[in-house]
Amino acid sequence: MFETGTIYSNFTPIVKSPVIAYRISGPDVLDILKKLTKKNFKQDHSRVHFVKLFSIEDQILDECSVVYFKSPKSFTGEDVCEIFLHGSPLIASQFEETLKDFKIPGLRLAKNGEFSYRSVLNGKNSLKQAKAINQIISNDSFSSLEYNKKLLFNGDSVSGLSVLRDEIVDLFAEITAFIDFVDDEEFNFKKIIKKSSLFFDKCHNILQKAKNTKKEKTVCKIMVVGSVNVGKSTLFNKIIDSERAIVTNIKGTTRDVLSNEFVFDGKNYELFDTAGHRDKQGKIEKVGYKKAQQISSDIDHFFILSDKYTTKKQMNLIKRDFNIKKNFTLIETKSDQYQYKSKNIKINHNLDRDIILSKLKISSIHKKYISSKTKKIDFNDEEIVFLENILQYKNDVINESDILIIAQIMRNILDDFSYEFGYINNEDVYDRVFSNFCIGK
Ligand SMILES: Nc1nc2c(ncn2[C@@H]2O[C@H](COP(=O)(O)OP(=O)(O)O)[C@@H](O)[C@H]2O)c(=O)[nH]1
Ligand SMILES: [Mg+2]
Repeated sequence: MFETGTIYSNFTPIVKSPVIAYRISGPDVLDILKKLTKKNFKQDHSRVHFVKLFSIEDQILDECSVVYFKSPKSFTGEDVCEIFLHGSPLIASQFEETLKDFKIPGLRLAKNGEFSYRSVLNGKNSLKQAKAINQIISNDSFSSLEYNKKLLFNGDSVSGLSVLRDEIVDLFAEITAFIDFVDDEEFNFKKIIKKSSLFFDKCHNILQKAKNTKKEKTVCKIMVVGSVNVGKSTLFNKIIDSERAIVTNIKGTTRDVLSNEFVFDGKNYELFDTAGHRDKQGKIEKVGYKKAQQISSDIDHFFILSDKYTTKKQMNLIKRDFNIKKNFTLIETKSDQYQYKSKNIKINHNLDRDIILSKLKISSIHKKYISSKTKKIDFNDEEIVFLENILQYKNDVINESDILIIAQIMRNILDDFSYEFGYINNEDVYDRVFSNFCIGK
């Protein structure tokens, strides 16, 4: 992957938005800034400037904030600048055209992950730290977020794998010494097998512990149930703000269960709409109803809707079908049309979304099912897979009688750890890691 030259990329999506940001990194940054802004940034490390940008025909492209970071005090360790254009995809395209018009040899669009790649090559981040940046962005549990932040800010030693890496280095050293200076062969061989076995046991125990510390749930799942026509889909659309939401179909059959995630007051929810229950269901409805029943065990809370025509018998059937115990709220719909005498919550489609959500006491429902505590974890998903792979060597070592073969396997394990931590300067490994990154990073 590594090629020199100056690279650029947007690091926000190119969509209509308040801002579209670009990063440029490499030896030509000062020259590019001079051409773009007619100003010299040489003495302006890490300061925000509000400047005009010009095309080569001297047209104003934009007036915006620009920051220059002088090498080596930048993310990549090279000269870097960040440019915060107004969020118009058209301006972004004019901006990129202008960069091309400069005809600077080697100036090109960055490949996925290339900024992070350069930061590792230039010693600004360890490989683990660079991977942590990727995980920070892509994860969706708070515990994983906290762990990856720790990795990024405090370095490799925070990783649960560090201890194991130190041990394998010692073990490998011992095996090498054994091969070089054999005296009491029998005794030493047994000792090495025992130590190797202890090493694998330790890997195994750590792995089990890591797997048992499940990441905490952050999404509260709520399902809307009730007879046909009571207003389930109307409520669903209202809550998920259907104009803006992308409603997902739960994969299944003819009449699928719809679900959508939404955020209210900073908390995450997933809401499920279901096919209604009626006494004589058509085939298609039946399938949808069944599908909803199947996923109901995964649901935290139910909104049971009823209107003037809902009977007690129907309500009981629904509770039974979805195995609803105490985790429900009774809601009467269409309160604009009908008068109800009960004390249940009453709603209608004319109410604002926020009013409906507060009537439904959505925040306290979240509190009831989702803990606000963040669990402490010492591994991310990638590291767990890594440990699983290491454990596959176990039987080969324990059952082997030739010390040279054991030495070779241990060498492989050591290499695996070195790859994981990036201690081997192997471009193939880096290529594999960074090509998974998203653009502009
Ligand atoms: N007057 C009134 N009609 C409603 C209200 N909510 C839903 N409806 C109507 O009731 C019918 C059934 O609604 P829908 O949401 O499709 O019910 P579902 O079968 O439970 O999903 C539709 O004609 C809606 O317009 C409401 O609050 N007030
Ligand atoms: Mg419906």
